[in-house]
Amino acid sequence: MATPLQLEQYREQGYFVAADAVAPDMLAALEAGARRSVEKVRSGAVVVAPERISTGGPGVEPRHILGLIAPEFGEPIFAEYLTSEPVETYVRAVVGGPLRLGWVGLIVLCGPTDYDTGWHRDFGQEERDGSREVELEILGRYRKNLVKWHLALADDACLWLVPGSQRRYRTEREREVLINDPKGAVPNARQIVLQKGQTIFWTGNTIHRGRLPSGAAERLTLTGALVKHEEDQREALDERFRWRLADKVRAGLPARMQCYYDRWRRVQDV
Ligand SMILES: O=C(O)CCC(=O)C(=O)O
Ligand SMILES: [Fe+2]
Repeated sequence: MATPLQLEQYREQGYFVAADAVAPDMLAALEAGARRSVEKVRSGAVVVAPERISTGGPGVEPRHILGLIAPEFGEPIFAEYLTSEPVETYVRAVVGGPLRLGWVGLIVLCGPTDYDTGWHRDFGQEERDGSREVELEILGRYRKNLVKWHLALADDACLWLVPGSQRRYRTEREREVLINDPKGAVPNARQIVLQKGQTIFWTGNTIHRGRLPSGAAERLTLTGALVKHEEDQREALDERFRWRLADKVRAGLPARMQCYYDRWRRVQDV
């Protein structure tokens, strides 16, 4: 369960780390399912495209697999995890409920690679170089109904963030890296070192960056998100998830997940 200290850290610094957001047997099953899924994408047994998921095609080296709940993967563990009790308890402590589908994905890196997202806020289509007033308005509104997290399926020290930056206007130096020099140095950036099985719940409104430390052999990290559902808040379909509109996606989900899915589907402008 989320402690008051964790919730305060989320509010103040934009994140907290939990060791018990996944049960040990679930963790083992997720890792096994993740490794199988990586192989399926690598071999071409499953082909993931934003608009459609199919079987049998050219294999690719996966980076971020976003289609894990599609029936083509044959891995119901990911939908089970997304609706599991510890996940729901943590998410509800941050954002309340009821909840709808966000996503469950897998970041896969087989080192050494040049993976480096550069410094950014997860602002989507929002203004990235706004005035103080504009930036604070976005920070106060954007994705406030969403909780996202990383669950390390193997030790992971890739994520860096600037604690507290989600609550304030960027500094001049931060503007420089956000706009012109995304791989430059930022004062007060903190490296998040996750041991296998640890979860960081965090907000993408923080200034953050993902990069594989030199010498790291692999990254196998599950990315998750759930959204506080409000029936009257429609949203534009995120094109990375168009594949979810296929009937067989819903049909292949466990009952509990179908409820999350239906809420998601009802508010999509497609
Ligand atoms: O590689 C990472 O951990 C950061 C990825 C990222 O920018 C995000 O999840 O929003
Ligand atoms: Fe990001």
